Amino acid sequence: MKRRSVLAALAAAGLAFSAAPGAWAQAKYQPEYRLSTVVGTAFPWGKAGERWGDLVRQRTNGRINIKMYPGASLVAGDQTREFTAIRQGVIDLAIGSTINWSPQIRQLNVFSLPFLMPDYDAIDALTGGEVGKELFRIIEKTGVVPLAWGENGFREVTNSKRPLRRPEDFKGLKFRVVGSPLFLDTFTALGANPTQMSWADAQPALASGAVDGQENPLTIFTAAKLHTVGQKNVTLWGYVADPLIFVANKEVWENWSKEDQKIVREAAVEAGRYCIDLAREGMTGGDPAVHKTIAGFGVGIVKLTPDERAAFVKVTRPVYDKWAKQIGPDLVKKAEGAVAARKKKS
Ligand code: X2X
Repeated sequence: MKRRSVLAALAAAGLAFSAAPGAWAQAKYQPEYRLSTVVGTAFPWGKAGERWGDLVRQRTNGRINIKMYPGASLVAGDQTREFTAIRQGVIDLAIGSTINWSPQIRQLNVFSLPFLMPDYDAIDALTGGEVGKELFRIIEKTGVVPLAWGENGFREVTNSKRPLRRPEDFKGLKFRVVGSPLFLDTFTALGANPTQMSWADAQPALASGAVDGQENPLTIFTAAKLHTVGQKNVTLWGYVADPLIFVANKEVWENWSKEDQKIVREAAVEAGRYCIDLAREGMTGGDPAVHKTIAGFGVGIVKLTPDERAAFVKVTRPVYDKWAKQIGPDLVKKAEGAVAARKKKS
């Protein structure tokens, strides 16, 4: 081969090499990526999903096009199957509650230990510290890529029958609870009758009176207008809070370029921050705006005194101890240590 044609051949080969990986990678990009959430854009959770999608679309110039499927619709509303569906690739991306994924990852139950986290700083101490890192490592080991934390919020208890101030007040009331068996134990310890059901089923069950009450963050209460389904009593007991986790299916993640992975991860962190801010907006201070809004709906709000709170801590302690063993005593110790050492911001 003449020198010129060798050079030409090398150049052609070089071109082919430099073009091929890009083209190969691009071919693996899907026209749409399906993002699962339980609730839609009326809620901080859904707003965060929308924000994540918008940021990613803009910053990748449309290479990654995220479409949100609220109502856990990709798993026919059965939010406790969401995590499995992400692993299987039925769902590409998700922002999920630690509660809904607890049936598959028992360590996520740590956030549902009654009265472990007394305030927002305690949530931050867990998600932002060693406990959060360890949970992300556990998720990663299952083949799902964790990207950022968000927040659903402190779950306050509501019902249609009466104000709840003491554990005895729960006696005989029917409660809809979420998908981790820990919640069945907590409400049983209180003397109530808990039934596990999805969020989709919860609203008609409240409306028909099939159940008397439920527990959810106040942002869910207001956006879902739970006062219109008989929920006239709210007790602020702050017994548990559920953080949200932004994740990607591993195969989807690995088919993206490093540059796009960075964009998706940073956008998740930003949308997560936005979610946490929205989840906490109007919740703190002497006369929180959200409490006023809910009182304006004709709903009675019970705020517990320290002694009243202590009575709930005591009654639910056996549940805490039982589940601490299932979650892993080391992780729970780490969580308790982080809460005790937390920095007070609020
Ligand atoms: O089902 C619920 O209560 C909700 C919406 O808060 C969760 O998905 C955990």
